[in-house]
Amino acid sequence: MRHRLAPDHYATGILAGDRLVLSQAITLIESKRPDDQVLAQQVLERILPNSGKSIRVGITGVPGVGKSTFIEAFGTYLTGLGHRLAVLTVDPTSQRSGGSLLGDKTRMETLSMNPNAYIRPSPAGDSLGGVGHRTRETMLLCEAAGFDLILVETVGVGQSETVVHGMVDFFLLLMLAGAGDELQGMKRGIMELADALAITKADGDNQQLANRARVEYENALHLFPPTGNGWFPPVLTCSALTGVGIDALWATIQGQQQLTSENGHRTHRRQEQQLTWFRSLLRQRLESSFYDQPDMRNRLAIIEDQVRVGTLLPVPAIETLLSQSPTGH
Ligand SMILES: Nc1nc2c(ncn2[C@@H]2O[C@H](COP(=O)(O)OP(=O)(O)O)[C@@H](O)[C@H]2O)c(=O)[nH]1
Ligand SMILES: [Mg+2]
Repeated sequence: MRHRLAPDHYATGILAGDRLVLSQAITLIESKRPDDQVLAQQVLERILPNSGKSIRVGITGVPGVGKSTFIEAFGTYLTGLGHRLAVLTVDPTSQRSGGSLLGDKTRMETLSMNPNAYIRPSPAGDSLGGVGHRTRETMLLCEAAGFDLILVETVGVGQSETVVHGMVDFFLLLMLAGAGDELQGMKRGIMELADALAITKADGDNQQLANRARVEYENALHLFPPTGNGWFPPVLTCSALTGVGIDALWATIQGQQQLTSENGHRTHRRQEQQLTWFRSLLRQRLESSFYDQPDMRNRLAIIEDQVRVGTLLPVPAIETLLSQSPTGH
């Protein structure tokens, strides 16, 4: 038997900042059991009025760029300023890489010991759509638990940057100096999503290289179309090792938040994100309610055979599938 609380108990615990209850509620959100999902929604409904009050920051960059190390330094700096910080990860690849890539600092040892920080990795090997959806709900719980800053870390591969960009107020792209765009797998599209670029590891011998990279990326960004919200994404350098540039990055985030709060784009961005979230869930639900119909696999196989050999065209094939009753006549 699994131990479950009543929805009010979860909600009360979360609002009181009880980390154990918070973790249990996140486990509910991550659960695939239908009864857990119902309970999770009941908890979310109760905490919703107390959510939304954080600054949500997404952090991306290729494996090895220094995301985890940066979050350790940045998070420690922010808790030092009196902030309470939740770190969530969106990483559909974590199962494959096993966190062993390029000396990956997945554990965040310092931050995980910090009473004002809460670290929650996403379940490994989950589908991207699922992870993104659960991370959004988890974010709401963390906000209700009193975390005023949410950092969402994602690996710069595949679609995960787009998913994370769609749930944050500020999207930070970390870059390596002298690695070359191709090596970093950096698609132009991701740079266009960024609210700031930061060249990492700007320490020791790497400092000059980092400064040169900063100028190059600044020039590259000048050629991009304007963001439309009055904000011009800057390029900074930082080092998680020496702490240089960490405070400037925080000032940048605050500056962007102030500007977009004043000109209304912060609210607009969140509203659009909520709508996009709803639409993508609706699409998923419609799709599964179609494919999960009884005998759909067989019916689809028969129709697809006819389409393949050309005896049935796609449009009438679809009409047939949609008009047939699930029991099939
Ligand atoms: N010199 C230097 N090395 C760093 C810095 N940040 C990270 N690293 C190193 O880069 C490697 C990858 O860092 P990690 O945070 O795991 O990268 P992630 O894969 O993006 O999360 C580790 O060996 C870190 O010690 C930095 O600011 N300066
Ligand atoms: Mg990492």
